[in-house]
Amino acid sequence: MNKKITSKPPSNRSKKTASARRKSAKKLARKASGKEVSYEDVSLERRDGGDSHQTISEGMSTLTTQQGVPVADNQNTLTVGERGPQLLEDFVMREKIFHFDHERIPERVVHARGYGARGYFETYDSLSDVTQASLFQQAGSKTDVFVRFSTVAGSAGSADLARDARGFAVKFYSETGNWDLVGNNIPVFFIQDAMKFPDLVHSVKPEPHTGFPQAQSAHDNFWDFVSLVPESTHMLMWTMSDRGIPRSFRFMEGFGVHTFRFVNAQGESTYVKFHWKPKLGLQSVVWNEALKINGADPDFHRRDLYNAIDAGDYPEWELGVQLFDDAFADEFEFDILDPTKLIPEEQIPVRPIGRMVLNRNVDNVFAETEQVAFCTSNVVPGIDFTNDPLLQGRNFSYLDTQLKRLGSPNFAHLPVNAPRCPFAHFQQDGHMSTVQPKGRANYEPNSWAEHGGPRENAQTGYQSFAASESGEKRRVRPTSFSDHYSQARQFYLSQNQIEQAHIADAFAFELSKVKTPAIRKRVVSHLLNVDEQLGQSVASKIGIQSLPKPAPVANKVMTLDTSPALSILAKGPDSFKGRTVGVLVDEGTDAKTLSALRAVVKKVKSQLKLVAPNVQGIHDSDGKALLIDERIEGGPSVLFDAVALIIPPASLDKFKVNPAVRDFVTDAYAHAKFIGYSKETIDLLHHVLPEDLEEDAGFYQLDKKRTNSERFIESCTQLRCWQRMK
Ligand code: HDE
Repeated sequence: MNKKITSKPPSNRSKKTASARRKSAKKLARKASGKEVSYEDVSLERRDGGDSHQTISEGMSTLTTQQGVPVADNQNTLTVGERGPQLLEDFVMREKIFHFDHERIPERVVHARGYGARGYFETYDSLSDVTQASLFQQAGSKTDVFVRFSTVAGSAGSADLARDARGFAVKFYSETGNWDLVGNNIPVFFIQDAMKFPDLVHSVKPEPHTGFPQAQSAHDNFWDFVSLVPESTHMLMWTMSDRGIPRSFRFMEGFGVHTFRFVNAQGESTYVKFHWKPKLGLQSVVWNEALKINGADPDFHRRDLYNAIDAGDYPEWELGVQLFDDAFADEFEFDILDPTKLIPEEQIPVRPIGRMVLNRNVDNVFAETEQVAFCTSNVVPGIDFTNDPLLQGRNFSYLDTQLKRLGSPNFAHLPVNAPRCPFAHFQQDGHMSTVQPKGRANYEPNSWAEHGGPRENAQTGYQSFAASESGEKRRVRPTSFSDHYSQARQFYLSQNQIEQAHIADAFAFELSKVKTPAIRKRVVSHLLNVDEQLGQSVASKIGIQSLPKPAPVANKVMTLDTSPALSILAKGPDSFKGRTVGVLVDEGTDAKTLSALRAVVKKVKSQLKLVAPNVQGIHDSDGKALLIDERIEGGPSVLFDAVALIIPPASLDKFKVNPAVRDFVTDAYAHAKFIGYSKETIDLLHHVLPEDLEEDAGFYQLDKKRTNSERFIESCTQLRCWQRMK
């Protein structure tokens, strides 16, 4: 039967009159003390005599619309009668849904998935001899920074451990304007000219006819493109190396990639390449871990950064520069304008010039990390471009893309993008202008004395380096850019055996996902130019019987001196600081063993996380309740740098047959992690691992003695027991 549509107030509403309700709400709002209302304060008690509304209580402020109108009911749309039609006049509901409908902005076409943080940069020594950039003038001077790390190919919602380059973009809020150093964790790029960037990115993104794969280069289109573009070979060596799967943003290097110029007060130029070096050393995961981390915690990198900053364990990088002049540029084997080449650190050492500390998480990810607009064209007096054709193209692209993403030429009004130094210009109006300019003058020069506004300043204003240029107008790639293999070979030969094996495995993994045999072969034809053995090894791993001919080369491939600086394992960390041990425990876990390990872990400033069958109700052998971080099903060993098993004897039988426990142990073993164990646990280890455990140097027995925990954690500094992987 149809119910009658009525406009009578619903019978189950509070007996209080509307005005009484308003009064009590006002009273509560007046009482609002500004203190935060704790989670426990929120009860599910019905406050208004029937409705399940969570209405205002002491300490809370009143919800309003965007126009500041107090909201009485944030749960129910205005209707005619209890079950009747909705009214268009309901401005509260319409404003809320209208805003929601427009809450997304276009994600970045590349580097869509990123994570940001704030901090500062501190200069070591004055660099006034080479640059007039204000931030490098005085030892000890500090400049605010905003940093955004990212993957390149995946969408904003993709997983962190994709094999990919990582963006490393830094905005310096300097006293003479914002300088954006928009780099990667890899010092070279796939292509030499910006003209090819759309093709490169189209090829790596999901294929247009299927819409997959997401955040992966392991598909035909990508390998088709790069195998037809030999200049990409060098960067492929890097992305297929462990650099493509960093353990954390905190443990990776950053590079400005291009050659830039420093310009001093006399107008003299020095070429400069920028490097970021993590204070905690370099570290990567292994590929099998990456695959599993993506499932267990797709936010692994962002969580790591957030947690470290939140815990006051501030990540730090040194900024270093390679400085050189025209004489070096002329004698260097490659063109310093070619972004597919690096300058080995052994040839020009990296001089540390300052440090960057990230000490604040953002308040709001959208407002800051999403809206931050990096532009390579944001340079300050003292820093200038070179003719690197990739850099020049980027200078157009970044400004252009911000208009698309942020929807207005006023994106510099957003707090994260606004300079922190005084600024003054006549650019007004446009969508979402948030400033309110005063006065009559909106052009320059003008003669309106009081509000006449700013004028150009030839003394302090940005002066481009007066490079003299001449030549024919042509579309041509310089012949000095034509050696595509010598540095790829140098990179490969500079890796140790384990790293070389990882590279071959990565190529094999990617190419095994490529369906077209001709593309696989073409890739191998390039690898044969890099290193014959590498080409053969990849070919055999994917079952290519007859090797292709090496790809034609424009220049004879050189065997350059190896560069140890290119290896991650050659410059691992000098302590276990900043890393995490995952400890498997259960009800009755030995308190003394756990506390000895905990003390040592704390001493070296690393973290200890407890993993157990349940997140609540677990006690140690002294009856003390343990704060469990992960339930075993949600805390696989891939999330930790080392593991320990302090399992009480009573739990062993149960653990032996628990698939998650077995995976925890077998993965830790397969990923060459150091494994600490309490005496009784050896039984479990023998049950799930190969028999010759005694030969393995990666196992450490733990007990109440601190020295044993110390030995274990000391060995963890090597991060992995590499012998196990050989
Ligand atoms: Fe980018 N790149 N890029 N890129 N890039 C963008 O700008 C582009 C290149 C890099 O966290 C876009 O705001 C072109 C090299 C980072 O917000 C876009 C070319 C390097 C970030 C763009 C390159 C980078 C971007 C997309 C070839 C390492 C993320 C959204 C000429 C040195 C910045 C945006 C952030 C982002 C264009 C090549 C690094 C479309 C045309 C080389 C770290 O403007």
